[in-house]
Amino acid sequence: EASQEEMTYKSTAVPPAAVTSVASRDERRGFMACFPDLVRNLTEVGFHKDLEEANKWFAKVLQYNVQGGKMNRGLAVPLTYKMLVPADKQTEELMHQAYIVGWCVELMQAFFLVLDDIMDNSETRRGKECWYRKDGLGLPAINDAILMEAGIYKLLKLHCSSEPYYPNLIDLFHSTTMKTTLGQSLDLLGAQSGKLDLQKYTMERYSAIVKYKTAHYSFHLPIALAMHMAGISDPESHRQAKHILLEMGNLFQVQDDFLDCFGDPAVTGKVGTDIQDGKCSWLVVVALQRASGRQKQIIQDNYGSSDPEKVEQIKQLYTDLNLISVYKKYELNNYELICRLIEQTSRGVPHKVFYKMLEKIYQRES
Ligand code: DMA
Ligand code: MG
Ligand code: MG
Ligand code: MG
Repeated sequence: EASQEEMTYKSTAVPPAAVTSVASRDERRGFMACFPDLVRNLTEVGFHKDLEEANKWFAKVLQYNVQGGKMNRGLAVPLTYKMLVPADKQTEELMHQAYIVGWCVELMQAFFLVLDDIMDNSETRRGKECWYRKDGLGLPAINDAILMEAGIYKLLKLHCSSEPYYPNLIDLFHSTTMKTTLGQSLDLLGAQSGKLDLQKYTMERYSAIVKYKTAHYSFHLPIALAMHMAGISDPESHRQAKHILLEMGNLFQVQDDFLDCFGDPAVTGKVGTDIQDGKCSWLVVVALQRASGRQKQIIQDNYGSSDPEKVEQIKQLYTDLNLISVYKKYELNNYELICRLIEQTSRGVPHKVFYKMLEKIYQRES
């Protein structure tokens, strides 16, 4: 029998973080202050006056989908940029560019999330109804996602096209979109309805899914963008940074999978769907590693169904297998592993860049 402590997840340990401050109020304020500019840039009436209706709609799409997140990915661009360039190079104009590029990362996130919520049949996001569900919108939300993606390149062109790093930024956004979308394919292919195949839920497959669908765009992209903007282009610095950031991205998605089942929707802003969707979640992979023959049968009979009783059986099994404490141990071990990786880097990027990212996610509940 699981104890009450096991039933509800709550972190108690204090993180042995190397740095303590996250994005300061000022940094957030500067970043937020750019948002109206960006909406204006993207929704100014174009050459045809009939576009006005579409532009008004786009403004609404941006308000609803790009605002309201934690903004960790977007803020990471100006924060990292600031840490990489000397103070005398942090002019208002250059900082504004870093903010815009940060918002481009948030646009990319919004574009992926609108589509992800359709594909995952999710209900809520950031504490609100998912965009495709709002006022019964449905599949036209796909077009809104495409608009947001196109917005990235319009902003980059408008604000950065005369900079030497412009081609590098475009290339990074394109290649990251490719990687993320391939990751989403792998995520969806492992979870086709009516085709539950427990053989597919291996840690190897899991690692590939999360590296591609999450780690690249959430962790590697913002830092690599800031590095290019700061003029850091040597391959070894990029290689070392990527190695650490992809490891952080893996931890982040393990946390996301844990919170999908054990998180508080009032805190995460979303109701979990992984069990119903039959997803290759960290929880089901670890459960299968630890399950007896009888318990494997419970998974076979109940996983990937929206029947609430079946979902409950899976949650009960996770609890019986002590997955909450397995998770907490995994989180701590990975945190320590990432700290060691950071300490081993020698090139390009100061350690505090990585610690800032890490400290934002360690023991997160949202
Ligand atoms: C999200 O994976 C990946 C992308 C590219 C949006 P997920 O479906 O687990 O995310 P969430 O739990 O936020 O729906
Ligand atoms: Mg999802
Ligand atoms: Mg998904
Ligand atoms: Mg999830």
